[in-house]
Amino acid sequence: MEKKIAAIVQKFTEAAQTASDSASIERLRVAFLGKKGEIAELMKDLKSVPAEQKKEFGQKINQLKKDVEGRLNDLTEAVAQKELEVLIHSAECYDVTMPSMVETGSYHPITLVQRELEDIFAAMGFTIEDYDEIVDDYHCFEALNIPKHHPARDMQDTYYLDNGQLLKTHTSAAQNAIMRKYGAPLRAIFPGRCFRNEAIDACHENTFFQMEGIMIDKDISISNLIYFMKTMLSEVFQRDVQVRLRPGFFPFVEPGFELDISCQVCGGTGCPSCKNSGWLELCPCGMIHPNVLTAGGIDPEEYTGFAFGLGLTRLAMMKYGVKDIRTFNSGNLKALSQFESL
Ligand code: FA5
Repeated sequence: MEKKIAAIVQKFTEAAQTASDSASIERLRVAFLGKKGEIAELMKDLKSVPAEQKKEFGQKINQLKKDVEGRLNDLTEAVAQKELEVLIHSAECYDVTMPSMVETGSYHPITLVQRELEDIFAAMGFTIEDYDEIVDDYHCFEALNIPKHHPARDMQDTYYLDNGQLLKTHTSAAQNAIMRKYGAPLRAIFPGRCFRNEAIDACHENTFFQMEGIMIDKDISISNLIYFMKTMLSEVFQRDVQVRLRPGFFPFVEPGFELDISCQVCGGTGCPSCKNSGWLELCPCGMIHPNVLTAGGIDPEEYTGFAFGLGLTRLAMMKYGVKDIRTFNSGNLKALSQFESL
């Protein structure tokens, strides 16, 4: 027994000299103190020792166990200290006093334009409303004087759900609900995402943003409409931009107009962003049709109003000189994060 103890001491001493990292120390711990380790085996041998020597050898084995534990702890501490020093002097070390390098996000350009418009219209007494993206046929079409089988529906094919609901094709889909919510007089804008089954190109997306605006009161006329459109554009662009107003047909306004903006990408000479026309359809508008007021619970004999449906994504294109509308939904952070940091 004496010899065995001496042999283990020597074996451990030699092994401990080469243990230079935490992994090798752990291996040592298992080899000597583990359930099947050297000291556990020694304990088994104790059974065959004569009874009068058991106490003496038992104490010796316990002392050996304590020594091995103590030495392993010392080794662990020394190695941890060494590893820490290596870390401190390596490239991986951290200096908590260094200024933070955390990257901040940035607002999407459409969010920036939307918020700017919200501020402009809020300052002119308009309330800002939110509305669903999934709507029913009544709100998207029927309440807007577009009965089933009306040819105007062809211009706004969209994505239908099995239950008959659809992804809204225009923010006008909220007009009826908002008229019913507030009644007249009323000034509201309602930005939102729209969806169309569309042939995609540099100025057409299948998913894009519009911002609708309606103003209903006594004696509202086209002059009011033109005033608000002019104010909006001069505030957004902060410079003179050329616009043109031409007749346009939408069943929910009468008369109706197309408001086009001179292409800010090519300066009006013609490019793919404006389909080579020099102009971009931006904000159709008109005087709300009496049928639409009636459907919204407002008496058209007493009140009149205007409505406009601004192409928010196209406005962002024009404001920031983005050549291709597909950039906005691309997820390309290099392109999208350059406008304004949070
Ligand atoms: C409408 O959606 C009408 N609801 C607008 C309206 C409202 C008229 C109130 C009168 C009164 P239009 O389909 O033209 O109309 O779309 C309005 C604007 O949304 C367009 O001028 C354009 O700027 C933008 N737009 C339309 N389709 C797309 C598209 N596929 N991709 C990007 N922008 C689009």
